Amino acid sequence: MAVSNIREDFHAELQKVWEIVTSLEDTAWRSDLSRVEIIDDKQFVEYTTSGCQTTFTVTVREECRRWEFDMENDNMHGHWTGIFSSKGNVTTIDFTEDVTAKKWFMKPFIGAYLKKQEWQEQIRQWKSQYPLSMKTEGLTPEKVIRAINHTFDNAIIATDVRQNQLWATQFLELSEKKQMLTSGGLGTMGYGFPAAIGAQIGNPSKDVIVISGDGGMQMNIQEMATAICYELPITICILNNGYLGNVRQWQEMFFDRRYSSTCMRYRKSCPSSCNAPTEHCPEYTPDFMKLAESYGANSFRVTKENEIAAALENAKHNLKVPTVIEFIIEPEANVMPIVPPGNALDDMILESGDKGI
Ligand SMILES: Cc1ncc(C[n+]2csc(CCOP(=O)(O)OP(=O)(O)O)c2C)c(N)n1
Ligand SMILES: [Mg+2]
Repeated sequence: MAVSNIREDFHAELQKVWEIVTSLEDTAWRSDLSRVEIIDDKQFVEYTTSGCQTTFTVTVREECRRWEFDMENDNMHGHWTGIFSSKGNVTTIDFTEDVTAKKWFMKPFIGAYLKKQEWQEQIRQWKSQYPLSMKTEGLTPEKVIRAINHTFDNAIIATDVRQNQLWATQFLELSEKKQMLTSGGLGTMGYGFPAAIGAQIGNPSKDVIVISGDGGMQMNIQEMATAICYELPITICILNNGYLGNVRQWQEMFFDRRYSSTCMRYRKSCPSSCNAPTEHCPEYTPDFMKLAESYGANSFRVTKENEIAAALENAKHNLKVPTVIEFIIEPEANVMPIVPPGNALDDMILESGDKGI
């Protein structure tokens, strides 16, 4: 038997911490899990991506005070106790986990298992202390992506590169049935749409969705002809901020808002320095709806939050041609958190306004 005990302080309200720790729905952040099956209000089963199955049986549940469960899989059985308390805005959880290996040769792995559990508690702590935050009014990228989660259940989602990609990775809920294709790291603009074409040809029974920026979408727009020829019903969601948004965000935050070569509405006749969009800016080009129509694709332009669901539903039920949905989002929406160039990861800026920005 091996026992591990940790006390963690969370700078968040007791109720919020309780909900995050005990939630069985929001497990997308656990990269080791492929799914969680909820049997009833006392029992749930975690399936890891490597095929291990652990059954959890809740033995005590006192709202905001105490959560205990037994756990059992082929290799071990054990018991987990979490005692919740709070003082001011600080919530403390005292976790005790005792685990017994079922087979002698598993004993050396128990320590590593407990270390991993501690690491997961640490991640939970960060999640409750620093939840992702986006402004809530209007047509935000978060709302578009959450509506995609809600509308499609058996889907492949391909992203393009940068702000659109980062919002997608923050808010998409992925599972065995909902997978993502993305050009990570030094990502290549123009990746999303052709990746979706490949995904749709290889998976004709799945819904395939692209999340792209207005810049990246123009990198491989000619592939619309391929999607039309092969009757691919891809849903193409363009998050149109009128900017090469990620580069603009850097210019805003680290280069005194000196916007250069990032505004998609720029004309030679514009004032020589411009650091914000106004109502006098030239029209956005291209007109993505007209562009889609010129290929014979469906198209919608969504400017309000209450139009998102209908546009996605329409695209989902259109089975012969691609559908382009252009979402007109706030031009200067930023992706947070962000690490300033040259800084360490723990120097990240969490919200606009931090560190004088
Ligand atoms: C082929 C290619 N060219 C340039 C870049 C550099 N780059 C990265 S993001 C970006 C702007 C992307 O703008 P947009 O597609 O509108 O996406 P947003 O960030 O606005 O969502 C640029 C120019 C790149 N990653 N790939
Ligand atoms: Mg853009």
